[in-house]
Amino acid sequence: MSYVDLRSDTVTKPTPEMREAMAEAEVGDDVYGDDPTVNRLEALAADMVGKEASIFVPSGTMGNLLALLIHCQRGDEAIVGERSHIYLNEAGGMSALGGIHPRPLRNQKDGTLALEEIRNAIRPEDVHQPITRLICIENTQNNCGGMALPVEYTRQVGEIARANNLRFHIDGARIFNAAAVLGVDVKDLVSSADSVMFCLSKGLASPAGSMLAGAKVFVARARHLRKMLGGGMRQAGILAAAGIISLEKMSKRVGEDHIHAKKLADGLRNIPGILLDEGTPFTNMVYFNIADNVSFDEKQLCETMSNYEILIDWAGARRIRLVTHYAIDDAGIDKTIQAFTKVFR
Ligand code: TLP
Repeated sequence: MSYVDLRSDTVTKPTPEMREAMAEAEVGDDVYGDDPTVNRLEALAADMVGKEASIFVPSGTMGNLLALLIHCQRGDEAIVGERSHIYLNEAGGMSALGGIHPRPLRNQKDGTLALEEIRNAIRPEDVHQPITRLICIENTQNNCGGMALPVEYTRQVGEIARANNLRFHIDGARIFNAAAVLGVDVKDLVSSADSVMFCLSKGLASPAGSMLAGAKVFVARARHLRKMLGGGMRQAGILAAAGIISLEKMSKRVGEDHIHAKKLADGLRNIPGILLDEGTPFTNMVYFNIADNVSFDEKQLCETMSNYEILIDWAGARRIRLVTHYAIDDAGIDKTIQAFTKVFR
């Protein structure tokens, strides 16, 4: 059976070139700092995002958590989007492990937090209130349709942060998708941020791992806290070897996933019962709702689609998210559209 797996871009398996590089990777003990392949990945990642240094971490969740723990002390407040991954999908780690108080702000339709609302959310000096310390944004904004936030917006958020002596972190799990669709260099998308996390294991197809980048002192602190959280990975060069291919090759091809997502959305647009989000897709995600007059719900739809060898996942009540990635080709898109057409008939 050949499944078309649209549940997420996290399902991507390492490419044959990655497997070869992993088998041949020169390794050391990364906790001693002497794994040459990890060191090469960290230097390359820092260079690509224009930061002084970077650190290889097991997951995006750990990367975001490290940034939160470094920027904030216990009781400090971090401004986050109410539909951000940090707020919704990281098991409350910021409060459970960091004692950090989240201040969720409304994500606008375009995924941004309104600049005025950020300004208004910054606390005055007052013994009753937590101290605002950090602003976090997400790019692309997964839960807002995979929307890419433009350079000018990130620059403005950076200005607010600096003017108010706040730190600024970007959850850039899919920052290369944002850069591709905006036609800009990733460096320009993150230059105003103190730290950026991005994932190798999503559209960039590595089996595991994310990068956290920032100033040298920030990354040194992250190295200490990563060890505390149990994220020291020893012969991690095996994974880093794949990560280098993610950055050098796979980051250059994510635009193809956006083209496939468009083709998929175009194929679904006229199927009665499928209510595509306005404007979807913005990058590699197609979001739609199942119309109220359709007899099945989101979970039943996922199950039925699997009978047609299409794997999909739901993203809320009567809501579906389809994600394209390098393993999805034109034939996979055609097969998916045919299956949806039959199921919704
Ligand atoms: N996102 C996953 C799920 O957890 C929802 C997905 O399938 O999209 N930031 C953003 C914006 C993410 O979308 C994710 C993963 C993460 C962080 C966390 O990365 P991992 O899974 O490596 O911890």
